[in-house]
Amino acid sequence: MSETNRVYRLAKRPEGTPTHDAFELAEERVPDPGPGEALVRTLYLSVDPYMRDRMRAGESYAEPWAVGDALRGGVVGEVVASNGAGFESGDVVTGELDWADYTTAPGAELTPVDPDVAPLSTRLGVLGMPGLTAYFGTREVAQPSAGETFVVTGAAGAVGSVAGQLAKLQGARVVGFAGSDEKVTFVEDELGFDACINYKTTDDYRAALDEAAPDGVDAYFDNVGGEITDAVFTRLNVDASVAVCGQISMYNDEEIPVGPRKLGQLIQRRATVEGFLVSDFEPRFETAAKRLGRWVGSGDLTYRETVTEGLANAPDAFLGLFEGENIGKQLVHVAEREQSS
Ligand code: NAP
Ligand code: FER
Repeated sequence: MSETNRVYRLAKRPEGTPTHDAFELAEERVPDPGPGEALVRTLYLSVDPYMRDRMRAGESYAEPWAVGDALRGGVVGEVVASNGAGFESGDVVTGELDWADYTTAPGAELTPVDPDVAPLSTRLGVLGMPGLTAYFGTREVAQPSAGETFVVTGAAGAVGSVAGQLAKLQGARVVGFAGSDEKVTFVEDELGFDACINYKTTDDYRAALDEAAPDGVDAYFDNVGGEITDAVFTRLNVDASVAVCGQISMYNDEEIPVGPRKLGQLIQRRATVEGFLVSDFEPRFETAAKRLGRWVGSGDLTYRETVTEGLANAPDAFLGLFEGENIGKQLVHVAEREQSS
């Protein structure tokens, strides 16, 4: 193929909040698929908070990227060539691929996508990794019961928006934290949460919780950490469960700030705090995705996507996650399907 392949590579390890000079858009030859590989053209690319972690050297649940590496992420794409990969040109697939126009990948690392079941973008959002994170984090880790109070941070985001709705389906009272009035309106009016607190315009989180969650907090789904979590810990009920999903408020910190220490609250409340990774639940992904799909189909589950146009704008889309620019799942639209299978 003579066309150019644009590939985003890590230009340097950012310190603190990343800036554009951490990303280099290289122009390269479109690669040829090796034996057992397919060449995939990117249609949608997911940008996710965990990518910040992969930009730093040091221990994490995922391998750090080396400077010069292609950035990688969830992609929905179209097979344009297959060298014995078990796919045909025109097939739609999903996998962990480069931030690029084209990536080669072994067939075994690609999952077929039926393009007629749901919009392709949903495979990276409500029906993909973030939706599954919300599903297992809510139902298996936080486990709110009917009548209990469930609190979720990052409530208007990809994971939080789904988590709160799933807790509502379980019969819980659901309270969110989000970073703008527009998000609060979305969460309360479109997602049906019982209350949502704008943490950027609220000084006293504990007083806000006393109003929004007057019976205390039985299950807490934490996407954010920091001062909001400090406040929620002081309002946990006896036997509360805390699902630690993410701590985005600290992902750009070079040193974790020493905040008020709230672990003593867990003693008197006999609370359980459990961190989890969505991949822990991989054997159950297919069943869970089908259930999420049914709820979307029936209207029980609403989703929103923020779609940035063009591969060149992928760094902006990623950096926007840390500024709260997205409502629902943040995606990058790279290309339209060319072939139909
Ligand atoms: P997201 O919520 O769609 O986007 C990130 C949101 O975080 C932003 O929109 C912003 O919303 C909020 N935020 C950014 N900086 C913040 C700060 N300093 N304080 C409070 N809120 C802040 O992202 P997502 O993909 O759904 O991920 C949500 C969390 O889940 C992340 O922490 C992520 O790492 C974690 N996660 C974990 C797993 C797992 O397996 N454990 C899987 C997926 C995701 P506001 O406008 O409300 O500030
Ligand atoms: C995240 C996205 C995904 C994250 C963790 C994961 C902690 C987990 C991935 C896995 O299970 O491998 O933002 O933040």
